[in-house]
Amino acid sequence: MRRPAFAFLASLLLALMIAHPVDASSSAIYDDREGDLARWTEIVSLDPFEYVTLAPIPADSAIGKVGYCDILEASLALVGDSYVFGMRVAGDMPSEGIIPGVNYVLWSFCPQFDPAGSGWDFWNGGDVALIWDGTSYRAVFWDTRTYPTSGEILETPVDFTESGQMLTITVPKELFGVDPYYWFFRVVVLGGQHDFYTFKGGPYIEVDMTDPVHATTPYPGYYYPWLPWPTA
Ligand SMILES: [Ca+2]
Repeated sequence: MRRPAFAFLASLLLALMIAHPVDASSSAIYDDREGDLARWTEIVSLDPFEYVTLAPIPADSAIGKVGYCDILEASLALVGDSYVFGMRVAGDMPSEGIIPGVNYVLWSFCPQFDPAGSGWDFWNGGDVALIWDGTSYRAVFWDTRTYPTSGEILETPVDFTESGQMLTITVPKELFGVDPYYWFFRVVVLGGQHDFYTFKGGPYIEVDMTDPVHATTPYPGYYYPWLPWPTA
């Protein structure tokens, strides 16, 4: 069952306020279209703002119909000394089983630490993700900033909640060290042989992605729609 945007935000903020005082000056919330699964976008111009929609999988495919992959709203708030990422999706979060042919579903939030990078610039950011493997959930922060020098990605387990159509992931600020400049949110499904960031072959589909109308990306021509990091 869908809930209006204000109800989601109100319930999230209420939960946060119970735990900690909310720094309301450092929060953001974005809506997302319903029914836009596997419809990638490419931003072709910032001024005037223009994008085209790409369709990597057929609309009637199994993946294109899964409600818990369809983002309706995402949020980011500074609560005490932690960042709380939130997402509301179009169907209840799974409690058993997974999409045929899929090994993992990731509800993902990607911070970017480089104000002048190009594209994703993956090695100046990371991934805050809730992961479902068909049996259980876990949440991590993958810090990729160490990769160019050490060849390793730091993985740190982080707290999460999931219930009904909502999920949250809490990341202590100290894990970031410094504030990111940008972020975006997405849902990813992985099949085949994956060790997450060691690709071993198989499908990798970004099923839903931040709506391009929200983008303030400094990287025109690239379809990741970067959002400004909320500042105090
Ligand atoms: Ca959506």
